[in-house]
Amino acid sequence: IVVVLMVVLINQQNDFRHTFISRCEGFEGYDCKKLWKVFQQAYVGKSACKVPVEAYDPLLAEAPIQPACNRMMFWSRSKQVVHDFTEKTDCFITLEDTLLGSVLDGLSWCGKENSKETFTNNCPGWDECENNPVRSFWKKASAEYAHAACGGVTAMLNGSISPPYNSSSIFASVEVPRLNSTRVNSLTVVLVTQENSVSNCTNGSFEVLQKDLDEGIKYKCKEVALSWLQKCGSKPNPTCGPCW
Ligand code: JS2
Repeated sequence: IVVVLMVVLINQQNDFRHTFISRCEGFEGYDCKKLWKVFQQAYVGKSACKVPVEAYDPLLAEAPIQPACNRMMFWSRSKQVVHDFTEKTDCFITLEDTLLGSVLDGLSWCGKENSKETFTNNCPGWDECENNPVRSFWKKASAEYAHAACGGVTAMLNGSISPPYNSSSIFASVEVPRLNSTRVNSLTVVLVTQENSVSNCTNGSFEVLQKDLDEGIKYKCKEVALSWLQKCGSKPNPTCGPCW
């Protein structure tokens, strides 16, 4: 049984490494094998609840977020909607369209003390402990993404929940505070509404958002029906005129 378990573990690690490298090779100009080694240094051999955000500093230094002025989109409690939209157009990108966001999107990983392995099962959940490898990565990558943001930025939020701007979210706690008015001139909230919507642009949480926002960044909010969003934004759209 031990041998079988070892084989399963080795296959899982190989699958994860293969996924990492093949996704990375979809981006030109990176040494993916080197990036894999730098990535592993953040968590391999460490207890899975003792991987701080800073552990990923070398990784983000190796593959920094490339600014995409006027095209950078944030989101919160709207992952499927935002990616259904951005995959149809070149006019907007999300963190998950960047090299590291794309390579690690949807994956789970961790290490453990006195082991050189990468584990993909039985890793701490998002809320199980603060400094787990997955949570620390997304906090680091999100912080760098917001720091790189420039021009007019957009945030696609969910009108079917209240509050649509939740202070405990990564968007609110990590990204909004890092939008810098010397680089970012506006934030447009696109509040996606459906029949069951419970929030609109007058929701009180948007007062909090405006207070959280660096002075000098112009704020506006647009309510956009999901049905309309699904129609617009399709390629080719040479002008990249927003649908809202
Ligand atoms: C991606 C994952 C995973 O603006 C967005 C993105 O930049 C994201 O990195 O952070 C913001 C969304 O986070 P937030 O506001 O907490 O929204 P949410 O819907 O409550 O949480 C989504 C999870 C964000 C972090 N994250 N991001 N791809 O595979 C992934 N796994 C996790 N946990």
